[in-house]
Amino acid sequence: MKIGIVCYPTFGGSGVVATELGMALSRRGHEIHFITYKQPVRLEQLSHNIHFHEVNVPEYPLFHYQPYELALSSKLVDMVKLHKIEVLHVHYAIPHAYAGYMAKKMLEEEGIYLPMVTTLHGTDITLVGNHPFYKPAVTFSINSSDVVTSVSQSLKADTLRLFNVKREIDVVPNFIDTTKYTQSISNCQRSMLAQSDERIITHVSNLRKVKRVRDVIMIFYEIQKNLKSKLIMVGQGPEREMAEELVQELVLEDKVLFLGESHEIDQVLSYSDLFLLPSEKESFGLAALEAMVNGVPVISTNTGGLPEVNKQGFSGYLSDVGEVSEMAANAIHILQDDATLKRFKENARKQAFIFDVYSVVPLYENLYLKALDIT
Ligand code: GMT
Repeated sequence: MKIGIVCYPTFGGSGVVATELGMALSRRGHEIHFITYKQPVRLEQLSHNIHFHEVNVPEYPLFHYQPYELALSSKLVDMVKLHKIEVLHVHYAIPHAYAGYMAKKMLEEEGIYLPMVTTLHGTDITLVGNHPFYKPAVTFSINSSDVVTSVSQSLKADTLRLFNVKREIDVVPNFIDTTKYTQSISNCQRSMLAQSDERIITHVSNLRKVKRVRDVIMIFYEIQKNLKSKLIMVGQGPEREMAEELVQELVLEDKVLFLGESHEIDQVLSYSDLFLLPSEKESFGLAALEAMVNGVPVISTNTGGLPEVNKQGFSGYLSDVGEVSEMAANAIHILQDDATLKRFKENARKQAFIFDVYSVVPLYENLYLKALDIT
């Protein structure tokens, strides 16, 4: 199939899922066209059946807000006609499903039918899309999609609760290519981050409010009182300054490392002993899955789709949002002795295999076929 993928070209979340999906589909013989404003971060190689088409928005002084949706829908029309794209898969409803619908309508005028699959990722439903200023447009674009998917059962339930959705929603979880992770840890590289007798605890996110970065630091504060340990903070975002100030206040500067955005997340994870994800909301928690496939147990909240990913007492522990003391106690339990840690590490890796790319990507292929049948 010739598949157009629209996504955010970001370091994490929906952008990563869309990019990994496109690359997996190309390996299965499909022709993939990424259409977005910048080359997706994880799209390392443009092979013969992967193409990237940049959406440019010309600046004009009249516009306080540059009309990205307009430029995206025009680009979609052009690319569909030029490359004979058969199906469009948009990731993150805002504004991609809306722009995709406009492209569909423009193409219909020319007798071209373009089925559209919309994947809901989380904040497009639970935080942003739900705002009254966006809700009518988001509801409309979900209902105008030919196929709608959500990344967890929990997000499906949220969508049905918050929006008047008339479409069936298929749950297709986030996935991971388990063959990419060999777990070969070089002690020499690990020693750049921590001493051999220190546990390494990691948090990876876009450091937004929803990630409860303060809780990450406070959980670590409790852990380091009991165990020799280091905290590695990976990612960039609005809460970083607050987190750095808190680290200073708690006199943890020697124990906490802020790496910013990194292309070496898997390497950092492969040295890590524990992953912290105390989010307020998390429709799936791809970062937790990436940790688990690297054999890193997860201390998370039990919000949203996290209980579908992290298994209580097996791959880690889950607590109510804000339960910092409980999360710290569970972390200490996992880290306290080598045998317990080894067991949790093995379990985390086993749990990640449930979400292997080879079982999940065919689900999307079937949905593309379903979408092609509908139109
Ligand atoms: O985590 C974020 O804030 C980024 C966001 C996104 O859309 O890029 O992530 C959402 O989509 C991911 C991929 O499906 C999910 O794994 C995350 O759980 C989800 N984030 C939230 O629900 C907060």
